Amino acid sequence: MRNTAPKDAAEIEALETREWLESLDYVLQSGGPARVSRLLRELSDHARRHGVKQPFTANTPYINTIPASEQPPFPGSREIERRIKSLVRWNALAMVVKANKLEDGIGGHISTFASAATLYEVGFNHFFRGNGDRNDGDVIYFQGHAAPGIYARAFIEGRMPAEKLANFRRELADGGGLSSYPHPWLMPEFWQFPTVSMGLGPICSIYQARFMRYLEDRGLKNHPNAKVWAFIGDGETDEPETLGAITLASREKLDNLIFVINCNLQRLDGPVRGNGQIIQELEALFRGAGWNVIKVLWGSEWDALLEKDHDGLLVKRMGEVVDGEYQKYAVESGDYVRKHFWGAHPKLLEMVSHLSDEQLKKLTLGGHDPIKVYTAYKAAVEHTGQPTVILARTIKGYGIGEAGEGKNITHQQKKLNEDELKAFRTRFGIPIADEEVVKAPFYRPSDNSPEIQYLLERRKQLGGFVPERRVQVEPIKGDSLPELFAEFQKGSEGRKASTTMAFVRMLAKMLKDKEIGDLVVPIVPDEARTFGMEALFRQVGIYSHVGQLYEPVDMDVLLYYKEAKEGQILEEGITEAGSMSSFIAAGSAYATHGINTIPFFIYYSMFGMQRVGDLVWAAADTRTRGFLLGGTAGRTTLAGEGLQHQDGHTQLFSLAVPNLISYDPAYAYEIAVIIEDGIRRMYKNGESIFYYLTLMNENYEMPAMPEGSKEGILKGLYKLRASEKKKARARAQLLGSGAILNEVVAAQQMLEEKYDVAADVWSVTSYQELYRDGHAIERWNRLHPTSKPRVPYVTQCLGGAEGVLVAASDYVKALPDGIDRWLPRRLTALGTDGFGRSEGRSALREFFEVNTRHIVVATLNELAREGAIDAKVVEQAIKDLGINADKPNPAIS
Ligand SMILES: Cc1ncc(C[n+]2csc(CCOP(=O)(O)OP(=O)(O)O)c2C)c(N)n1
Ligand SMILES: [Mg+2]
Repeated sequence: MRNTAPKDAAEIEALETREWLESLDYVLQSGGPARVSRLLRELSDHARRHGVKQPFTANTPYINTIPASEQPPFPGSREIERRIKSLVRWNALAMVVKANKLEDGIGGHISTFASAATLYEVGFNHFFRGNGDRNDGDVIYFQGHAAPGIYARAFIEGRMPAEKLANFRRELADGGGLSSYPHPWLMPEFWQFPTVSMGLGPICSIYQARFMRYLEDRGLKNHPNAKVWAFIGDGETDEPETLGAITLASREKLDNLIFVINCNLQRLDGPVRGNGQIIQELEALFRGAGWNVIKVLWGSEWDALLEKDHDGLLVKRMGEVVDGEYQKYAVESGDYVRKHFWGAHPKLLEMVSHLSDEQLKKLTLGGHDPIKVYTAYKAAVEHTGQPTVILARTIKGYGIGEAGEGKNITHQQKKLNEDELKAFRTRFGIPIADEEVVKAPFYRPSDNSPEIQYLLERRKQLGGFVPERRVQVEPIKGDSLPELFAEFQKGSEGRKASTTMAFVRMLAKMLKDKEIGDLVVPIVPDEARTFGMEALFRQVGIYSHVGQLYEPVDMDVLLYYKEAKEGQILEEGITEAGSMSSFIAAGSAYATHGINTIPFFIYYSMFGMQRVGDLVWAAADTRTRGFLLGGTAGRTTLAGEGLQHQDGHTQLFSLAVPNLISYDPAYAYEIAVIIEDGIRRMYKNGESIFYYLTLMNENYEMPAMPEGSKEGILKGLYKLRASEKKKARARAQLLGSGAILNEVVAAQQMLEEKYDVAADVWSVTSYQELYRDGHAIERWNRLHPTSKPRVPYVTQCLGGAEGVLVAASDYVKALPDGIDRWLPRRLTALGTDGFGRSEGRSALREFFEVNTRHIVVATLNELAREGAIDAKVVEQAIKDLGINADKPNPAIS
């Protein structure tokens, strides 16, 4: 009972608060934290029902998520691990400094790895599982700019010779060198994933983790303990790809996925969020998306200080300082930090009065403290039901001191002067003499030193070295392939079909094949109906880890929307970037998981090379195998859809990807020949190539395959129809591709019937292959001047052909122009340069001047130029055919 009445409202409120807190303490003691959490939720719901508005916050305080009291014991020798880390640090730095001494401007990065060394070393010593002999280790996406540190680690491990390190960024040097960044194309036994184009590593890692689930659910491969780790820069999180797919990871409960975001608060030019807090921003985003978030902000020295923080003043101060200011503390003196950080409140100053300026300056951040990092990794690895993101605070350029630690220039720092090198050497205790330091020599202790013994033992325990790319896969036999594709050589016998329909039929057959059926991975970004693929929904099912928790609305129809745990189709929804990431995961599974999955990614062609071109480049670098199928392609073949949909140039973009083989086929048998050969080359012979085919939706009769055309189809060119006209006033060779091939065939007829010109028709399946072959032969001839010159394939076909040369395709003219130099006469190219229009096919082909009429006029014009006919004949034809000679140029109108 109270003796005195409360004096005012404030006192009543304080009393009330105290009573509530005491009650809560009681519940905590008697019922534990889970009970308190439930109670608070109920209270909150209750208040909300009575109209109490509560501010939403997705953030927790600016402190470590896991308190010191919950830290597990550190299982290793901290001292030896510290020394190993110092050795790695030194060699990573020496590598970059040396390279730039040798060749000014060769580049490289010091400060990224310097800030991330602890994040990697704790992983190497305690977590990253090697591949063993089952290819079932962890899958790790190393941050591209941290590459020097990963090479240095491999050097200390004794599996990377010093000569290679000395040739960092000098790959063409004698004995070979090291690539600047992770590139499986260049170092196929070391790197698994290209990550340096920022954002691609994170999105690929998410789809990789999901693909591993897919392999498990379909019974193709088990990865019981394997984790996918993605190391990411905090600046990198501004790339849309980095965060764009994080809800997939939580929705699919990918607890095999761990993001480690190195929050050094800096990117290349300056702070990531000078006026804010990138860590809090990311925490809110990931929590909101349903991830398990672990913040690792403060090192162990801070524990005692936080323990003294009874009033919460320190936590409050930590949470109010913006990143630009935090960055300043990293470069300023202890005195400055005392004044500006601790000086915010007398009680805070008091809290650190026992520490010298020096000690104050040295208070470590969480990402540099192995205990805190180990604690976070262990919690992440053990967490179930959600993916985990670790937000680790570090200092960019940690340890390089005056040379740039924490400074805005640090990202670009590549050179250290003698004093800076000495300081670094001393700080990390590397036994290199003063007079040697300036040369930045590599240093590795002897094999029987405690450091080497320790780290080798750790890697042995963890299943071998990482990274390591090892291809151990059973090649397919492919015996059933000829029979599988045989039906398409017969032609459609009067029935009309599109190349898309033909392909979908092939896919359905491949899915049923005994040998490859299970390996086929169809991937679609919400476009299956556009391509007439819905029958596959029912045939093989759409993959869903949880199966189908609802009765689909179209259950009563034959081709209902069937989701299933063992479903085979990856229906990704509207994300070409996500689909490409799945394509890469499935197409590189032969190296990552030892399994020959065969991805077919079918999408709207305009949203491929152009939209996700950088992922296509990454797929090439990854040595991904599989088929990209650009559906509803062709600038004039896709009717109605207009400027943003009509694709007349992705075939040009694909030309630039060196190991991508592109085709613009016209007929079902061409596609069948290409796919059959592709499967053989990639999955039987193990070639690191992949394919791009454009498919059209125009229906026409599919002819039977001409005898002996297989080689030509694959090489890019074959004679489709020779002229039967023996006597004519002139001759021509007409080249057609894709759906425009039919316009060319019609032009052949018109030229013969109306203009007495005999024309042969050639199908060009791939200008790119002709171009590459031509250049390869030309190069050989250039370098072997006295040998008998070799002849490009296109010259072998057309070198002796009579008459003028005219080509027409639904793509830009640059493609046919690219083979002009190996032909006996100039090639007139008709193509679809310009912006598309919403129109019907025939109007579009008139507009872009790729229809029969324009092919005829172009041919006559060439004949007139050669003097075979009079120019007046051409003028008359233009009139007769109703062509408006003064219409605007479609290339820019
Ligand atoms: C897509 C892309 N854009 C730009 C770059 C150039 N670049 C390389 S590193 C870097 C800054 C990286 O900052 P952050 O992600 O914070 O990594 P940190 O080095 O700080 O760990 C930039 C802009 C790139 N590699 N990729
Ligand atoms: Mg950064």
